[in-house]
Amino acid sequence: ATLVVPAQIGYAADNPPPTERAVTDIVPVPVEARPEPGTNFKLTAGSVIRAEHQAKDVAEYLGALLRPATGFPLPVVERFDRGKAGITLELGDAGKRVGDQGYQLTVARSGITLKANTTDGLFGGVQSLRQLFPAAINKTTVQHQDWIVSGGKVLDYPRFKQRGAMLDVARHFFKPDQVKRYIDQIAQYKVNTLHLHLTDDQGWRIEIKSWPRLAEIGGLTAVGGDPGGYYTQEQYKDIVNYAASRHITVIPEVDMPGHTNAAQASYGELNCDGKPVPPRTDIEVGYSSLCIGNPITYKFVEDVIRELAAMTPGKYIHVGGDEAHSTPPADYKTFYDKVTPMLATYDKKATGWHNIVVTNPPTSAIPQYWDTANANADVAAAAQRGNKILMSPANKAYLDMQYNKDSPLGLHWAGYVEVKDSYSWDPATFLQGVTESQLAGVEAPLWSETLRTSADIEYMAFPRLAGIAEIGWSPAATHNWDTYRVRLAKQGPIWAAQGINFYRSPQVDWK
Ligand code: TNX
Repeated sequence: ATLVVPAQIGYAADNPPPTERAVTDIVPVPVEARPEPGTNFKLTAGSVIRAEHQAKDVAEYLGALLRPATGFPLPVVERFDRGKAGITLELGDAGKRVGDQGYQLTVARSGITLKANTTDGLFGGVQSLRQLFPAAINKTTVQHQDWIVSGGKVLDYPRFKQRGAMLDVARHFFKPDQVKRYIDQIAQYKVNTLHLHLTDDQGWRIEIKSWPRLAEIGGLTAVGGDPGGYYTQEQYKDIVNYAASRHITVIPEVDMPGHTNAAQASYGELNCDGKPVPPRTDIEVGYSSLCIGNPITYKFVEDVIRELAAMTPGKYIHVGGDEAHSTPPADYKTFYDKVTPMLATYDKKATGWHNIVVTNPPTSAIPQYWDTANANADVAAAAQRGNKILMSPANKAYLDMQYNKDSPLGLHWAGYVEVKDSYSWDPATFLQGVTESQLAGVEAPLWSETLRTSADIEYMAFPRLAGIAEIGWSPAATHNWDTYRVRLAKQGPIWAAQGINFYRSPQVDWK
């Protein structure tokens, strides 16, 4: 008899083609990742994405990521539609360990299974999964190549609940599409909050209907005389919804009682002498203050908080509080004693720069540590009282610090922050007397005094944002620069395919 050898489809199981990345290369590095040689999955024109009803949005998001470069239809079908090979999203029984943000991912020859207890978990798992494809998956036109996904198993969940990024849209204005672009970029690294610094001395960027001149006049200016701008409430809500579709909660900041020149230039009544101040477009800090003794100040603040709260599905509003050098300490306390309780009135909680701890805010408030010192008695005392601290030490987490003295963008008041510097710290030991369980998480702020374009944002955020995101997500025990820099290098082709203008630090051997 003749032995019929079936035609080889794909590749032999004992000789899988090499893939660009393995499950152990994912950034942020997973809690557990086990590559399984020989179990790579090949996505084909016939592949489907299976999902039950509640997982459909994540499934469609995944489909939209994979369709442009593959050119495959990748229809989203019912979870129990067993006909074709593909990617299955399962919601509900991923096990206790992964909690409400984690996931389990299995890539086998026969198909890919992603399980999570929540859609947040599925979304995070999708971010891991997309890194297992060739980098060309990120291109926006059809690429003619094989789409092999690295085989193996991942079990993953975050170290900290909150992993954030901040964008300063006040010093320079960024249009809604630019903010959305950044949202898509940060979502890849499982960042789940976007803090928008909406107001500062140089510009007011959010329409407040009860005080229209804030946006109309305060929105006109920007650092260096560059064009200003503001978000209408419709545009702002659209940004918030877009972020939500990327499982990111927006935290709006109105900086006060300092950093308020744009507001004080828009309304004379916000100044103690009743006269509007001239607009400012320089980058000095600490010269402006709301008029603490004037009742209209609190009418203004409450109107702003009320309108913002109505556009904020998240629990937190950021009430600023930094560098109030022109507000005497007693006035600073008087101010927050009146303002912090307003948040509860509108069913929100306060977050603010760590300076607010001296006002003894309720324990629901989250102070954001931005200084470079490794000790701060007032912040440690707040942590003792029960306030959870958000860590953004400027010499580690500030994405606007220059990488080195030749960096074309950025400032250096907190030092030069190379990729290794920004990765080399532990939020749980950075600040004396503030330990792991007292932290809300980490945030990477990006101030925009020197930034004008999306390319500028990207140059400062990448690669450092990926490192801060990993510090926030991955177990402390995985922290290791030598292994991180190798994984980071493999993100380079992904960013290149996405058109991200990243800084090719000489500390990393980019692929
Ligand atoms: C300090 S740190 C500021 C901002 C600047 C930033 C520039 C902090 C809470 N405030 O006003 O934009 O430095 O790096």
